[in-house]
Amino acid sequence: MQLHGKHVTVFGLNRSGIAAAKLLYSQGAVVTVTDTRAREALSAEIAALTAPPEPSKSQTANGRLSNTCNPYQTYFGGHPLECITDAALIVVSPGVPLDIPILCDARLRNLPILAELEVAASVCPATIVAITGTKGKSTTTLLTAAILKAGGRFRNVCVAGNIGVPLAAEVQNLTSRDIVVVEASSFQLESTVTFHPKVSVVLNLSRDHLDRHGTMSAYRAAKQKISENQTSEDWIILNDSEASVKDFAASTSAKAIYFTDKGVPENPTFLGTFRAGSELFVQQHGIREKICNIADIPLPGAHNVQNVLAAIAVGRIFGVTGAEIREALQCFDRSHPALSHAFEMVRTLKGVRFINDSKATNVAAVKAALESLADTQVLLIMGGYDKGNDYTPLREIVQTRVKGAVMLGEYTQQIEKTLANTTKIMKAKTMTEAVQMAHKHAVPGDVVLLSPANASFDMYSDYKARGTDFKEAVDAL
Ligand code: UMA
Repeated sequence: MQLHGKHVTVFGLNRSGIAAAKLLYSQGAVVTVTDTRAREALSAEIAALTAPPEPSKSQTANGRLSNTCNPYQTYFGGHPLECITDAALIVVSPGVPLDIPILCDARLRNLPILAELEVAASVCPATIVAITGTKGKSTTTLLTAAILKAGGRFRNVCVAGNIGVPLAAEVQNLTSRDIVVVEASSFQLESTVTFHPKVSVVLNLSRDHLDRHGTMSAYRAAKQKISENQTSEDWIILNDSEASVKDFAASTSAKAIYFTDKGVPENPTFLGTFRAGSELFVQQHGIREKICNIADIPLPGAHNVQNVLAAIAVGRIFGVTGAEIREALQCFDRSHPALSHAFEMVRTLKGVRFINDSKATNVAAVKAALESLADTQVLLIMGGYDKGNDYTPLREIVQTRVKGAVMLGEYTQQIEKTLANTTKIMKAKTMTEAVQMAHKHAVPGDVVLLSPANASFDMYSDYKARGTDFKEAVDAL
């Protein structure tokens, strides 16, 4: 992508926008940034933006725009038409919806609208592994990076993307001897055009983010962009047990590898990883090799078996041995912030376990959490900002495993309606009230699980703030 001298407008001044603007500037672009938030609310972001950039060799800061945030032209408190008047290219942060009026206008002017991920990947010298799915992306990204590190085939293994660090922020530190594992969300993939990972992984696909994408087919189409530009020299790793993603293989030229936790594959030509009882295997050319035991998996929950199987498959593509994979699993660092609030054990109080799964912002994640609590009765705390969920897939498991469901917040009518007659439904206005209510109905052996199935924006800034509130309420019991 030729960026030198190009006028580019970056939408959204948060992590992605800051990193994209700095990267574009370093590549010689003339950069404008715009955000709906007012300048007064953006002091930290502006400080991060204007912290010394690294100009490219052919560019100095002299003579650049010095309107308000040298060297960037800025428009805050909204997106006036002027912010795109000179633009030849628009770069969007993932959180900026593509249907806002100014972007519709830009489309009418035939201005390309690209994701921060697209721009960063286009100048990324490192090998890219990209991981997507409705749930399990962050965990699989970290597991994959740990396995690749243990393999020692690359100078540096880094993680980026939806996990919290935009690829644009990392790309300047990377070389062709490095590998980057990118957690790719549908919001990021949606505005890619040439994005081309060496290995793509699609873990699963279920209803989520319909407030943004409108339909399941649009959500699926966004996810599918992960493999759109892959060739027969590349690989795609797919969940063999999920019909919703298995057929992604048909729409890419990449070689397909599968993983399944549903037993030994019947097909002798199966290529990939699988679980047989309490052991995990790799199968290639009809030959099976045991990699590890379920007990070696460093994270709780049945869903993590799938995540590990996917990560092992990536490792094998890059020649990581069974012994190296086991070492990676044994030494896995669980302290990464992306793993907090994800099925996180908080406390056991008089035999009642409290689990914080605030990161479960969709129905599939709640189902996976409940499936991991076999033979346990659960007091489930749910609620939040509804992204167009269908709670029907929870009915059966709630009926068998949930002895009471506490609805948190004001927007729980749809959950209550769908789960009617499956369990006792209770209502709470605050997290403290919800935790106390759940605790009151729990007996030793039960689990109190915060697994909301929804985004947190109705009551909190993000899922982390919601999870922290849960932990504080539990600690206060
Ligand atoms: N804004 C506008 N105009 C609009 C709407 C928003 O200017 O019309 C502004 C907002 O005021 C804000 C910025 O645009 O300043 C939005 O930024 P952002 O939400 O993209 O924030 P980032 O910090 O760049 O975070 C993004 C991802 N956010 C989203 O996808 C919503 C982060 O994923 C990601 O970690 C980060 O880039 C680094 O790559 C978070 C997320 O919630 C974790 N992801 C969703 C999910 O996991 O379900 C997809």
